[in-house]
Amino acid sequence: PTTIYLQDYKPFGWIIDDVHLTFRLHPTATRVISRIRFRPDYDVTDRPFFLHGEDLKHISAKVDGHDIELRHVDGGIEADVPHAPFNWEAEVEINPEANTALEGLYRSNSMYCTQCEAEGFRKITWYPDRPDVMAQFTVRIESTAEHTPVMLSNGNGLFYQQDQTQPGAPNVSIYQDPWPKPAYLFALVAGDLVAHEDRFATMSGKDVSLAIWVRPGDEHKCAFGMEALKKSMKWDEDVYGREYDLDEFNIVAVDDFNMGAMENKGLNIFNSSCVLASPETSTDGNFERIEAIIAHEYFHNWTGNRITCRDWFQLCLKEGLTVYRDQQFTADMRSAPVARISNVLALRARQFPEDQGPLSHPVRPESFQEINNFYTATVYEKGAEVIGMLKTLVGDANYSKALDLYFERHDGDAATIEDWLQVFEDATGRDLGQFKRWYSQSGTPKVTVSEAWSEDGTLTLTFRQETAPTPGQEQKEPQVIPVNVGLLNPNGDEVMETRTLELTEAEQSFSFSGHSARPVPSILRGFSAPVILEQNMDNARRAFLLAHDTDPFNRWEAGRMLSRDALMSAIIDGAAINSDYLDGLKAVLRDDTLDPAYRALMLGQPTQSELAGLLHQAGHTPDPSRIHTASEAMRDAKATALADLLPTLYHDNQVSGTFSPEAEPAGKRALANAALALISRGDGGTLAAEQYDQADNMTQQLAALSCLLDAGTGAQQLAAFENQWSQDRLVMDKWFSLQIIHANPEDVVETTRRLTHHMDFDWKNPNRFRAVMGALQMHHAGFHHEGGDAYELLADWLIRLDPVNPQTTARMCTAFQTWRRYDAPRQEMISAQLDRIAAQEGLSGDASEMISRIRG
Ligand code: DPP
Ligand code: ZN
Repeated sequence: PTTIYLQDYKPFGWIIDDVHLTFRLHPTATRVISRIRFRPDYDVTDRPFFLHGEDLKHISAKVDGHDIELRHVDGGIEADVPHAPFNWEAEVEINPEANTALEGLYRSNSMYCTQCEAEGFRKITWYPDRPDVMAQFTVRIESTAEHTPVMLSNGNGLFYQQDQTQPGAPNVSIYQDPWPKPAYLFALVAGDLVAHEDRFATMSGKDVSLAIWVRPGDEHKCAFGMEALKKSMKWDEDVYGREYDLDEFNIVAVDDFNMGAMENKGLNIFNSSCVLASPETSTDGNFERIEAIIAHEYFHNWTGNRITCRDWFQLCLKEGLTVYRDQQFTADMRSAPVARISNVLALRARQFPEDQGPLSHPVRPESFQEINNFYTATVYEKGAEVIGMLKTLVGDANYSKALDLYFERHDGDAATIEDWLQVFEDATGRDLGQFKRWYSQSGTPKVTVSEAWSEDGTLTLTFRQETAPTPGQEQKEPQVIPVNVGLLNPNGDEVMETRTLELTEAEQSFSFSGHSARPVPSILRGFSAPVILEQNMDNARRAFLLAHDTDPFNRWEAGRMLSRDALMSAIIDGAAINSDYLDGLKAVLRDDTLDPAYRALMLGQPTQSELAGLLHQAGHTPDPSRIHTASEAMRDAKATALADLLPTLYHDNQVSGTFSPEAEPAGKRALANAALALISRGDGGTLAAEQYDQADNMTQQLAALSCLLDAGTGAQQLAAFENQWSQDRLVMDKWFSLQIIHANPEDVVETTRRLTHHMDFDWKNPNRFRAVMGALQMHHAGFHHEGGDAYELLADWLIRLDPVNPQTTARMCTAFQTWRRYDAPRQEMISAQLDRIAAQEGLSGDASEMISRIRG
């Protein structure tokens, strides 16, 4: 495998004016004819003519109408071409049916579809498959009418012909995309699809036709996605001044898809799990996620498509910014504090372990073997945090000014992080030299704070920042860390509103004077930087902040720290769950002025894998079984301490009438169902069984079933659920996952194994594979159960999947990234499995890069 380095970037040397593609679709022998106008880029002196290509059956190639000899080299072809403008014409044959890797053009349930990001276009035809080559595409699709009545590509539909007079006569459709784009944004879809249609009038009065295309039978699952799309279009106009730029916007739902969704210009392709929604089949969590992903892909139209990336090292340029934008959107559509807490929970669950383990890499990596392996929580979620910090540092008005300049200056460009930061420097006059370290330095900074009070009324906060070494980076430099701080007086009133302290040095102090009594600081409000904050605070102080903090994030965080510390003591010393936490929690839950969704989050507790990470950081070897026991003890303690309150929370938050996925009723359901989970620990599942029987939506049904499985009394409902939903693939994914998630640790492997023998365990479908194997690795105590059977089972399946779908295999290898946290026997067992995977003949480049990085 070859390693590619950022510092080796070279421009292509040729400019493409336009690309004409003709597809003659056939399940096993699709012909692709490309006609491309190339001209030399005279700014570049060294212009070897190299085109990417993989798994292509070459038919012919011509330059200016004459056959040309191609030299087949690693990953593509070279040819001797004139150093002057010329017309290229080539024909290749590809096999969509055999394409189980789901990159390039493939068939899924007799539907043709494409996935070209990052490097899939090279599996379609010879082409400079790199994001800095942007061109206008015209696409002609031909196929027989009975199989593919609908044929779509990027841009605007120009022509469509369906010949029904002669059996077997071809359909033709032609699309033209007026906006130059890199090949990774190319898309084609053809199949028997039906549309849920609507229209949108843009801010300048242009009429856009919108469609969500699905397989017949899924029409009733499109309405919510369509509303989300229209809200996204409006929001991007209102908040960023960005208008849509084509006559049509199409979304297609596909069952077999490696990612969540893909922002192809004018033709977004979605994993059906990320767009199809109905009250009967989708939970509130599904609705919220779908809304965010539709927004995310739509927002890419400007941040990603109109302004794209120069090379794949710049991936965070589009992903970090677009995640940041979709997070802002969710905060505006729903509750901002709840959205912020949810984002931080996700960051801590996915990005922190990555950044603190062998896969740690900078937000902008400097080398890779397989770019697919860098679609990570670091690039996406930490990338978004970096933008949030930038906004905090420059302020809202300057952020808007910088973004306007970014769109104005770089529209049509393939840009870099340097371009992005330059725009901020030019718009604000601020030097971002040190801030740039957020893009190049990996690892999670640890910020330690200490307090000093002097009787003249001054509180001094001293901060120290430190980042542990990460693979390839021994030395770390201080970063610019915006720390939002507020002060409360001993009565709980805010005496200093939130202000931003800028940490730039390894150690730094800030003083706040003029206080008559010692104030209580609330530090890192809103989680203003993606760091680990170490603050020596006793339970009384945490309980005070839980009761009084005016910053909703830090108020929640105070409760979180109390429950975390209680869990840690239970794990380390076998201590009982302390009452400070339970009393504080009770007070918050009783407070009806607080949003139910927020109170539902308050009832949560750190996950077992988060606890394992914290123990490891604190110098302990995590014992998965002890962690599990303590977590269950915490739930029991809450169930007991809140026994009087839980029925009220449950009954007061029932929602009646027609189901609505809006934030308010969803929040009530979240709180009622969190209460139900605790009630079920005491009543053997009676109330949950009642709810299950009465449920008329998936949120209520699934929550009840989860409680029943936890109580060990859900066998009958589980069977009924399967019976009811056996025809719905997305619901059946839940059915598969649920049984593993709620199994006892000692039963997890057996349950998983049994499910892999189920006739609906279609392991080549990424959603189904993840539903089962993802659940296995997420069950902390089950996955790490003594004996290591789960490690072996997962490795067996990774070995089996790799030749079929390397990308999904490589992604799932991350289950092993935390292996060095555990005791010697577990490390040995995992290491043996890593060796076994690595030793597979023909192991994909994707998986082999991941395994070797994880091994370290
Ligand atoms: N489809 C992926 C995303 O939107 C990759 N661009 O993040
Ligand atoms: Zn994205």
